[in-house]
Amino acid sequence: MSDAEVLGEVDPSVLAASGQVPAEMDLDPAETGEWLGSLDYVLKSKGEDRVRYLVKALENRARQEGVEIPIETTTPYVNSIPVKKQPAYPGNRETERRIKSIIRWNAMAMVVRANKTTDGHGGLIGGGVGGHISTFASSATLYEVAFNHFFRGRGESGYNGDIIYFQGHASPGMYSRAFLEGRLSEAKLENFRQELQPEGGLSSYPHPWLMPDFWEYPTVSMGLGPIMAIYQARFNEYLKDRGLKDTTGQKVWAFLGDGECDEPETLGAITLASREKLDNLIFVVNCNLQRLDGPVRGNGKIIQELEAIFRGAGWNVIKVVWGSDWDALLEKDESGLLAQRMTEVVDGQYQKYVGMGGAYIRQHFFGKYPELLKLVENYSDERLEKMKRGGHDPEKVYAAYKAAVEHKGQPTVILAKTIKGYGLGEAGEGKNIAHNQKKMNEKELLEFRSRFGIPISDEAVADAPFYKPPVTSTEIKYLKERRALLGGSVPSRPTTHPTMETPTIDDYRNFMSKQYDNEKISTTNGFVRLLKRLVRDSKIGQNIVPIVPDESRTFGMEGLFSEIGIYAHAGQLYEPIDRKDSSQLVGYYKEARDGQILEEGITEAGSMSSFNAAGTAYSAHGINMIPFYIYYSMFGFQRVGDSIWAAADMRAKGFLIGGTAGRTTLNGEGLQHQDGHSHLNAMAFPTVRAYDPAWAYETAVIILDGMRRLYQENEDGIYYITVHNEDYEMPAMPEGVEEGVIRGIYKYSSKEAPGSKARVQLFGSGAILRYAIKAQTILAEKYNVSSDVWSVTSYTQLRRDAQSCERWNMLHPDQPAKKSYIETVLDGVNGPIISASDNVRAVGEQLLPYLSQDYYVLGTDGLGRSETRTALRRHFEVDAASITIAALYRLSKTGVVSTSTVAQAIKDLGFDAEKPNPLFT
Ligand SMILES: Cc1ncc(C[n+]2csc(CCOP(=O)(O)OP(=O)(O)O)c2C)c(N)n1
Ligand SMILES: [Mg+2]
Repeated sequence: MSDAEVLGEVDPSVLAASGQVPAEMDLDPAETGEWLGSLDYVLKSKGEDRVRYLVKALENRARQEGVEIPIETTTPYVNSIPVKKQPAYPGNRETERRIKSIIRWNAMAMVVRANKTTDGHGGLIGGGVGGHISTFASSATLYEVAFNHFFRGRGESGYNGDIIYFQGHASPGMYSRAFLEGRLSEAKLENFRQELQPEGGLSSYPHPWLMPDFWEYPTVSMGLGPIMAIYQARFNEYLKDRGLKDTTGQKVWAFLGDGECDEPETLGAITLASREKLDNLIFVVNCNLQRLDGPVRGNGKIIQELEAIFRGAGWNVIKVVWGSDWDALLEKDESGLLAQRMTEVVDGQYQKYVGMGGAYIRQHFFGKYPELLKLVENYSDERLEKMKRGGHDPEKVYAAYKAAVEHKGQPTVILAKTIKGYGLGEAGEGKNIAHNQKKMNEKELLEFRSRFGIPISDEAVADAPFYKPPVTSTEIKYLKERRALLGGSVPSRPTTHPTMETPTIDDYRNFMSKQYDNEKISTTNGFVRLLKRLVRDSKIGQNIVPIVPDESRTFGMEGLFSEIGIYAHAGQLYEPIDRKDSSQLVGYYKEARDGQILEEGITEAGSMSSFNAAGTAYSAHGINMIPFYIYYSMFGFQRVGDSIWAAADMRAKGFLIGGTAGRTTLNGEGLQHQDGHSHLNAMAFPTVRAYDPAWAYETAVIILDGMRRLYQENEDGIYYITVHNEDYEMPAMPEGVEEGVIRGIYKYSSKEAPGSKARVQLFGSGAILRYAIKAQTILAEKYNVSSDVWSVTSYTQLRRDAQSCERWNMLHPDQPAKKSYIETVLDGVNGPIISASDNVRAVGEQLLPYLSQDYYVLGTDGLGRSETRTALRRHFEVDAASITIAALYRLSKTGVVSTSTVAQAIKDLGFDAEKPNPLFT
């Protein structure tokens, strides 16, 4: 390996792309000097604008003459804000340093204590429960400057604060600060990651579900924080543009890791932020150059890479690379050689410099060029070693934040260079193992204590005790004062929420019965008619937020475009092609500043982020917004399940409408569209109430009752409702079925075969309910079997209820047993029961343990395929013939029907008994 490779240099073309000109390429230094001198003169006499103009004019002339000038997306590897533009630091540096040191100590102690093993004699009882030290160690300054000078608390209204996405693994630092602010007790800190302790504990990461008065936004699944922040910032503008809340001044901050930028979600939506000119949005990327296993870009430079990406996407980019101790050197660096050296060294090499001592840095970093060695000839090795990175220098960080909050017309990203595990010394500073560092030995603790000047004795230090100065101390007074001035502590989440009156089922009874009479429509169409009515409802119309990822026309929603408008901050700058003249008021693609629909384009991840912003508006902004996110059910739980999980964590409320659902109902499309398993996925989400309605009135009842529960009764929950695109006649709602629709089952129809002893129960859901009804007729007319048909709107809700009952009965054996809803409904009803749906069998099979009757489930297990509905339903064995055969078969087991009748039916109904099992074909 050559020396150059060891030192991690990049070739001249890479340097050029970073806005650097390698020194050895200067063929005529005297001429260069003249040009630079002229530039200095113009800058001094005429100012920056004139320099910008001249440089651009030179570039244009060169291009006109055919000189190829590379388009640069990066700038040299130095701070974006030069010293002379740096504002004075407004705080007390010394007090802030003391506060930060104590916060560092307690954050570290929390994790170390949680991981010490018990001595069995009343000593430390940490449970080896993990935790992270190094992430916060690297970002303490980034947070503390913000806490002391920028983060706005909720203020008097309770809803005027900044919205902050804290980097998940930095949570110990946030707890540690809350401890000093007097918001968390020592007992809570002691129970970090042990939430079931009697005094309560602290959740590992930001989880509003677990700490509802503290955390607001879950971030630890990497990539979700950044994308949610973007859509949150846009949603704040939406609220303002629609006149629902003045969100001016509320910034959205997202703190993220440099490794996290590899997640597609992190960078995938950044152009939305620049397109929408979201200057209320600030990303702070903690560039400690490391992720979990090792360097983020050992052979390159993550800061330069991210600069190019964000700049290319139209963001304001502020690099915070070097601390103040480098200022004097850069000032003296007239030839630009130091900046060049900074640019040419790769990240893996920078990581190596950490903890290697000044002599190594002198030899390997400055030693490349004799001029640079000379530059530091008066610097001791010790001084060289201590020269900080920008992200650890409050003055540089303050300058960046101030520039970011004042910047207009663009979102800002701050790329701050730090050291992972900063201050941990031997225990992990800058080491590849830093991420998982959880323990420190006595020597390391002593060093940490001394380095940060924590008043804990040598004897006590081994236990890593928490330290809190008295409330009368300068530190505590200062930190509390700062927060009071900034509007209160963060993070904080309100625990009482606004309620609103929602329309009742009775209000919509007329609508439901009239709308669907004798008309063939799909449940999707039924839903869209309801939505159109709801957006006009005087109680809640304004609060509804329809969200679609480019599928409005698929669902027949385009009528809403011109009626309520598509939200666009810029309004509509063009004449829409489908608007014939200005007299046409309806039926065209209308974008408007106060538009209500969020038409997100093809991004389920983005749409879910909007759902989460709207769904938490009640706690973030004090307004009950009601999101209806309407999408292809196949691209929901399967594709963005993690975002839905985050929605549950953050207590988002709203309606997920899974359109084009059903493995056989979406005919033709094939296996990447035909969803038969989203209900299987949904059942794992505890706050998601999943329904597969068959009739338009069922959908309406579920939604109206859902709105009452969520916004009037203040329950936490998300509704998942699948709707289908098959047109059929929608009956008017029968009397007295509302409770059954909501709880999951009700009897729909009965058919008697006169004089017959044979009776069967048929459960049907969604589009397959009609096949149960068809089978009912066949069974009665051809095989002399009576039956009852039940519409099962939610197996998942029925199971949850039955499971809870069963659990209660088990734990209260001496008390009268409770009956589940399904048991109550089926009281005195004999089996067999045949269940059929357009979902995998496991959805129906949820009831198996809770039924005393014989229970047999049909479903659509297997990958989908292109075919007609009729062919698909036979293939997957959920058509009327399949249900009939299954019913006769189960009856034959009881002896009421003979096996020869089953065989005859298979023949009569043209069913190929030897056809392959759809599960595997
Ligand atoms: C989606 C997802 N994948 C993987 C992880 C596991 N994980 C936790 S932290 C981490 C490394 C983080 O590196 P970086 O983003 O650079 O943050 P740092 O700790 O260096 O500040 C990984 C891979 C996760 N939390 N989420
Ligand atoms: Mg990192």
